[in-house]
Amino acid sequence: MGHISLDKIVALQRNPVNTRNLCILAHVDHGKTTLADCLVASNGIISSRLAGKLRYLDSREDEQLRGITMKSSAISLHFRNGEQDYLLNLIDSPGHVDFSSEVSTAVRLCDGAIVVVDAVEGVCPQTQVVLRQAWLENIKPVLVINKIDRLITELKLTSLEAYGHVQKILGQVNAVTGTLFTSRVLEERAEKEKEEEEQKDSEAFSGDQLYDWSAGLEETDDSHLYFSPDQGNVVFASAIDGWGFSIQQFAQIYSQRMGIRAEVLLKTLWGDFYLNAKAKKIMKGAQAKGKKPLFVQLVLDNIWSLYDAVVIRRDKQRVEKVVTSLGIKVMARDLSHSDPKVLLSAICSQWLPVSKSVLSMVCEKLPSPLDMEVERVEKLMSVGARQFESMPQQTQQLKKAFLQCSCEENAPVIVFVSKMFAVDNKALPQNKQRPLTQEEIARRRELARQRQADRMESNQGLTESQRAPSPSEAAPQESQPVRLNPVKTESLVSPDSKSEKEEEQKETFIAFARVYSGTVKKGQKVFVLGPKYDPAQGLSVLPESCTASDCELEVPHLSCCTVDSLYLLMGRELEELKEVPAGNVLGIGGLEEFILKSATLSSSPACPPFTPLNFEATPIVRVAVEPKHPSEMPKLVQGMRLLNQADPCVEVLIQETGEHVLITAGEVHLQRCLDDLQSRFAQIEISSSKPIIPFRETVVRPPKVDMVNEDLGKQQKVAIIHQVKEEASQGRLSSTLHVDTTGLVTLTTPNKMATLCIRAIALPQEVTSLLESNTELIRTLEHINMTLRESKSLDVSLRTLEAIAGLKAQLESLLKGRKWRNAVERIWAFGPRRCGPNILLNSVEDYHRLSVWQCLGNAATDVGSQAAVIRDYDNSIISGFQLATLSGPMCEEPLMGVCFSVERWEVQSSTLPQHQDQQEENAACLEASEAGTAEEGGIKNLSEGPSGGLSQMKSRPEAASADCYGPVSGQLIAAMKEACRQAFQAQPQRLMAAMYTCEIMATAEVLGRVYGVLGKREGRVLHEEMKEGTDMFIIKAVLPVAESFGFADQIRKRTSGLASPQLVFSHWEVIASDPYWVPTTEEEYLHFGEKADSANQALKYMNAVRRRKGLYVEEKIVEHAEKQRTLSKNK
Ligand SMILES: Nc1nc2c(ncn2[C@@H]2O[C@H](COP(=O)(O)OP(=O)(O)OP(=O)(O)O)[C@@H](O)[C@H]2O)c(=O)[nH]1
Ligand SMILES: [Mg+2]
Repeated sequence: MGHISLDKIVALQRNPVNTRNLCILAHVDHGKTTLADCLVASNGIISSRLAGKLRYLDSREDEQLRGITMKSSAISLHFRNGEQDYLLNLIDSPGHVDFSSEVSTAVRLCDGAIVVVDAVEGVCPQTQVVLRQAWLENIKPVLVINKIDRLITELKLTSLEAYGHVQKILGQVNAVTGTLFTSRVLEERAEKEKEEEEQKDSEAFSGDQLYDWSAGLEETDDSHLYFSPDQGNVVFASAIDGWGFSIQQFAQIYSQRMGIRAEVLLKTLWGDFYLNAKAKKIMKGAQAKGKKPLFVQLVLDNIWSLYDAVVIRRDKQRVEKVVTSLGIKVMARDLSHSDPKVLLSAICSQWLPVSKSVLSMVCEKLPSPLDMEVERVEKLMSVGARQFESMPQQTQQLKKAFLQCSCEENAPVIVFVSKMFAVDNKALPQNKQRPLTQEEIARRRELARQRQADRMESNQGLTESQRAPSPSEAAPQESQPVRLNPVKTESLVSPDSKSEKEEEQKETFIAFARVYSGTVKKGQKVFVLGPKYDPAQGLSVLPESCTASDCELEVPHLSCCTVDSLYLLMGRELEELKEVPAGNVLGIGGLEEFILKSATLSSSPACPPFTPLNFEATPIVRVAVEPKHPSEMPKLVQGMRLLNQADPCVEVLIQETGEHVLITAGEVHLQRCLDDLQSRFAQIEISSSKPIIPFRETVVRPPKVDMVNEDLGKQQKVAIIHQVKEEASQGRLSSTLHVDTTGLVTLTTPNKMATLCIRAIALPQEVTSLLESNTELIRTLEHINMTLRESKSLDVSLRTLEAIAGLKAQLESLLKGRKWRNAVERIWAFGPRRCGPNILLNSVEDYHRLSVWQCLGNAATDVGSQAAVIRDYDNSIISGFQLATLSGPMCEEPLMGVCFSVERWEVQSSTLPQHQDQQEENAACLEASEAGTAEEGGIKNLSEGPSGGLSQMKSRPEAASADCYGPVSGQLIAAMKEACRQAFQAQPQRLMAAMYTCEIMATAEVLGRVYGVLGKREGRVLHEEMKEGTDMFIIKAVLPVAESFGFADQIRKRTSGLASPQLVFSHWEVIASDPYWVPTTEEEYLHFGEKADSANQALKYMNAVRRRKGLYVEEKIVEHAEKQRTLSKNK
């Protein structure tokens, strides 16, 4: 526990003014854990000699082996800043993209963050991501520019060059912050304008309005946001050598030494100022006059000369001089150590200890839990589309509790659990070996003595019996087993020891949490609020002042649990606590039954669940796993359940095919999950499939040229007719299905009661990406529509409505032209899963359906004069569309960027339901009944259906026997799905591949090899630039996920570890080649040969997927069959 006692920490926990909850954020390998080591060492938890080498917070074996952090872990530290004692709850987070979900869980619990930037590499992709994450959670960052030593020893910059370099890095970081800030101001500005406009509208004010975008920016003061050494929010450091400083420290040193006021120095130490030695004055304009800036002269030069003396020249005399001038003591052992770095850290850690500069910056610049902003509280409390103001009064009052952060008895308890983590049972404090008391030692000694005596005796007996097995001596021998037996049997069958053993293997889950209000006590009962819990509903059901201990009613998404144990998180160790007051990070045991990954706990049912965490990473790499021995399946299933709970980002599922699938964020994450599963959670041998690569299926516009760039002209049409004819002859076109030359599919249900005409159209690429990036919004829209249809009321926040209107406007601007006339209003549904990037379009002439935009209010009027309705079986059409878009005909992968336009939909009137089918989805029932009751004309409309096809169908004799085909809705769903698939196949089909982007940093020597690897894996370089001030190149490239496995390793190997890329999922891209392509024109025959067996990448991908899914793969197994020859004939 170091030099601070548990009691002291418990006392400090009660003083939120002096508590800081903070995390360390950075790009991978920028030195977070090394810096954390230095801070931990300052508390005596590890020796300062080992700081930087131990990486104490990387407690997992694989973290130490790979040298990267994979899990965020917390530690509580004590720091004395001036006269005050501070408690710092520090969380170290991983920097690798695969683990960015761990960053999200850490950031949520903090009020501030230390952002670390490598002085050589500067701002990297993850630096930007973490800055954004901090920004989104409204937490305040401070900056540490780390690895300054690399500028001296690796880049060999002079102090002046280094100054310029560091200035540039600061500029980069501030540019990122600036962008974040500007976007928010503009957003707020737009909101305000809108409100004003509405106000004016209501006042019937008319007149031209000037829109001045810059106005918001000018008014808002943003100076406090930026990092600047003179603001005191920047520290320069070398964590590995143990030093770090802020301008303040040097200002103090020099104000004493030079007699200049500290405030003056503070303002001038950073910037374009220089010291005029003659006039003994600080003047402006160092650059213009070619003088050394003050920062270089007074600060950097000292450090440079120290490195020069200690590391580069190893000049003993100079070192001794420096040591005496600094007034520090260095041990002789360090002075004569063969590694100069040892001496360097011995000097630096006394002169400019990094822990002191960083921690005092943290205490002074980061907010305490009491300083939480109102905006942040409201953001935490308002989930999804819900508006803060629309919540019940009691809920709104809880805002005060957040802001007061009081730990009084009567304050409501509010706790947020951001993740669950597994620890070995043995690591729990209650199971740890404690030092023995005197009596216990005495008792044990007595026992041991007894055992020893027994053994001696039995040995004696044994030897004696061997020597002389006389019957007279047999009696005592017999008695021996009697004496020994009880002991033996006890140890063998004792139920205690057995269950203990089982227990030992088990993992215990601990919730990683923070108390926002009140005091949690051990044994207390609290409510667990699920993400969908609605406080309004809870309050209306539960009696007033109901507590978790006397709650007996069932409320949806609300349960009660007991807080079993509370822990202080101390890196690798846990300390048991009795209670934890507001404003602290803690571990809670005994919640694994109640919480899957994250949850809100509260003593009050008025508390809303916190907004879900912002995850940056998309789980994309999937593998199927199975046990080596099939009988161990239950263990695997149990193990996967535990893994799912222990990792914020992993997804586990059982696919339709019955495979158990893990979905992870990337290769490194996958490896960690498999390791964990194998060695901790399932403890069985596991075999995993090759990564399952996701694809999407889409249609494109018919190409104008063929594969050899010849104009297709009429040839294409000939080909299509040819294809249709062929299919017809193969019997694929039945009497109920017809495909015309333009790709319009007409399909009748088997009972001949409904007919559908559908066409598939490729969506413009911008529309697809717009839909793709707005999945969440579309889901919210769908949710709102559902609620409206159920005639429930829902308070939707203005922001959400605006976003929906924005989406609609964007769609309208993108879907232009004759083909898309009025298309946005006619959107019927999105799919798959009602929120995907495909559109179902209502082009049925006589069906004026309620618009999906109905929540915006003006939908019905736009469609036309006729009242908008929802027909019966409307939902069957949507369900069929959902099914069709979920798995396409090429290889049963989801569709993307396809629009299905329903051009005709006829239902025979006798199919109208007498009573609704049970099998139909609930929603469908609701819609249908609503259509019947709310809109009187609903049913009439249908029965009057004025179509010719209808009367035709009526005349058919089969129609009477319709009932034998089962429920109509089911048939309609199947027919809709089939029609969509047929329409899809009538267009040119393509596969879409998932793409990663990566940024690779490489030196000029290995650049060629990087390009080589990229080229081989079908990667595409987007741009390349040289990083200023270094000899590094930054290459930005995209790479198909399908080709990415082993990419990072290969690059590392080929470049001897100089370049290591990080892959981030970016987008979906259409693979240009047609998987069904066969040569049709003469030129193509000439160019590709009859079989066209040159590689068709799309076909390869498609067949691989089909093979994996056990679907039929059309390929010849024997390519060149030859008759077997007998050898003898040959002779
Ligand atoms: N030269 C130099 N190397 C450093 C410094 N700080 C850290 N390193 C080295 O940088 C490497 C990465 O350090 P870590 O502390 O593991 O980095 P991290 O940010 O925790 O990495 P992740 O947790 O994987 O994101 C290690 O090899 C350290 O020895 C420094 O100040 N100077
Ligand atoms: Mg780390």
